[in-house]
Amino acid sequence: MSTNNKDTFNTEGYLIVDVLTEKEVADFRVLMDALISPEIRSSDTEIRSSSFQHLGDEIADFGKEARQYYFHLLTKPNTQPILHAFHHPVILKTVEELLGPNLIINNASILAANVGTEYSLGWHRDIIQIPQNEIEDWLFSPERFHNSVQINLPLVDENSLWVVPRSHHRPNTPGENAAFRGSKHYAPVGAEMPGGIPVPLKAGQAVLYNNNLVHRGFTKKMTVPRRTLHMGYHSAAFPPTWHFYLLNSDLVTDAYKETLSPTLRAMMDQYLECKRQYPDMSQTWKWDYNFPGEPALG
Ligand SMILES: O=C(O)CCC(=O)C(=O)O
Repeated sequence: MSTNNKDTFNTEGYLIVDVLTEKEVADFRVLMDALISPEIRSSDTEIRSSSFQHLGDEIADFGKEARQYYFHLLTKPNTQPILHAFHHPVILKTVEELLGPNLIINNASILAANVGTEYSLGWHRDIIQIPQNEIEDWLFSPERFHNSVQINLPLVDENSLWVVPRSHHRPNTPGENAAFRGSKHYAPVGAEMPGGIPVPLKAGQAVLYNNNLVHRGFTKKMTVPRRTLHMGYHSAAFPPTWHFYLLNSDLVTDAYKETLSPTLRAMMDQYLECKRQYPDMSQTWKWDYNFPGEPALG
């Protein structure tokens, strides 16, 4: 029986696709090395948690500490040469199959770490923006359309993303709640999650995942450097989720847009329009926003 991308993504919560050719991987490695020098090595060996990675790091700080770094590229100067990776035709076509038309990028980042890094980001769903007392089980119901796709596209073979397949469309099981130890955001670093599996990827292969999937970042000790393009999209045909607000629209100025390719510039214009329509992130996890006109559960 053959299944299409959308069925696989909706059932499993993630999907693996071949995106870059060998030549494209090599070309993007050159651009990546120009941004993040492969020569930088830290003498520091203290193991650090990566729990606050979403705040983002400065590229100039890469390698100062023995940990994984998370660089947000959109609105950052001097990152334009690699930005076309974030609107690669295979990526856009696949995300359109999953979400719908008129894609807008809201996250274009790099996950990077040197050989020897011990990386452990606790198990979580990407709901850190939602106060814990406002996280309702219906957010994970299959009836709710999650207008966001997150992607890891490594330029070097990697084995850092772990997932609990099919967990995006249901609340936590009792075993998962035990692993989360009372938190609705992150499980403690090192906690084992029932059903968690690694997602090994070849350079140039992407994993596309529903942000509501229970997932973590973990590599016991990196034997190759991590150089992964990390990105997020939503469809402008539907109201955005809380992930949309990761990008600071105040920094998307006319002068900044002038530095972008026509595709990204158009996406940034759509981003600003979408922000005008949906200015308030805190509405995005409310029942009426997700199920307008439908009686509330319970
Ligand atoms: O691939 C990784 O390191 C995990 C990324 C992750 O958990 C996230 O961005 O939410």
